[in-house]
Amino acid sequence: MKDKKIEKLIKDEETRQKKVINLIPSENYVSKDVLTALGSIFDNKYAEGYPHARYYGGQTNTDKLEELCQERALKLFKLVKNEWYVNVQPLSGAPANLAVYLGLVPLGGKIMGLPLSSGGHLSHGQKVSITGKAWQQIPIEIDPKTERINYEKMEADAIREKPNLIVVGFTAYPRIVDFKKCREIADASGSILMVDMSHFAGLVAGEAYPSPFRYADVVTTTTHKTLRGPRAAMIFAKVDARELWKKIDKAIFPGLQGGPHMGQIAGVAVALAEDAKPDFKKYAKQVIKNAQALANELIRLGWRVISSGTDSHLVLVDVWMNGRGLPGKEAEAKLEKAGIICNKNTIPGETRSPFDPSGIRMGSPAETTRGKKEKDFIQIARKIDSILRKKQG
Ligand code: DSN
Repeated sequence: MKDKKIEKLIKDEETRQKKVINLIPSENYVSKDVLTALGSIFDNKYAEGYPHARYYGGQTNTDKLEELCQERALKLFKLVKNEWYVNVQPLSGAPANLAVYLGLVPLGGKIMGLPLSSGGHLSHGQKVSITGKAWQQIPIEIDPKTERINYEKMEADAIREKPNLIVVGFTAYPRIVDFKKCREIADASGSILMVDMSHFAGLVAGEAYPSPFRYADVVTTTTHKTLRGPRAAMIFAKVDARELWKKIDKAIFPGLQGGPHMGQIAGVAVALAEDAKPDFKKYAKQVIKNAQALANELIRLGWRVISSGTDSHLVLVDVWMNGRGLPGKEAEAKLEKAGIICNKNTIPGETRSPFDPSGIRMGSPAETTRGKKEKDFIQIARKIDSILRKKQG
């Protein structure tokens, strides 16, 4: 590489990534093939529009690439073309969610979703996001005792508020979401049901977490988390008389984006083929076993794990424990010093601030890609315990 400064930064980042134990649940390690496709000459090409309906010439290969990526996406989630459509152009998760709302919810309408402090995402209608300014968020509440979604309250609130769209999905909710129940609620309130499966899409593909496709009208996902692809996103829409997919396509382009990042789409296509291999099923199951081993050992060692465990790849720990422990920010910094990377996180019923919350969020996808098993995660839990307790002492 001629640019020595950038070359050095890339090398330094490679060294850092190799050195640390990475417990950030939304990160993963992609294959060399994904990186090759991502950095390929497809990046040179403008392809505004959709296959066979573009605004620039020279699309022989881009059309084939985008269609192949779409085919692979549908196949991975066992969907058929005349029942589901997929848009593979979203640049990332938040713009994908924004595009769905832009296409399907009138400005000023209501979106029901999990608030950030209850494990939702900024793009689920949080006030600081455009999704909370252009639309009104109706919060999905968490039961303070079980720390799981309170479906009864959700139903009552939905029937009263009649949100245009209900979005279920999470960044920090460790449990299985009852998609069937969410469908019933959406039917009762006349709402579109959207599932943001960004965090657990790889677990769905690997048949280790329930699939939302039987119940949802729209499913969004990033491709760089458990799916182990490059940074990008996809939007799946049910094909029926409502033609939601057409509205979503228009919202992505020309509504929100210009030319799709074709190198990114090439990388996604490579990852989707990797995810369809039998080994990926083993990987997805191991991700959950590892997260459960981490959660159980932390509980055994006296830490308060939110909802008393996990059904997924992520573990949310209340390290503050009402002042008996340490703040989340300090815990994150202390662990990083010891080579363990996680992130501070709010917990349900948060009493501190998002900048220095009560919790830390951890997950198993990245280290499972590196071959770690339950016994390794038990050791990691013990290491975390001793690092955090040293701080307390
Ligand atoms: N930032 C991602 C996460 O860490 O969950 C969501 O966008």
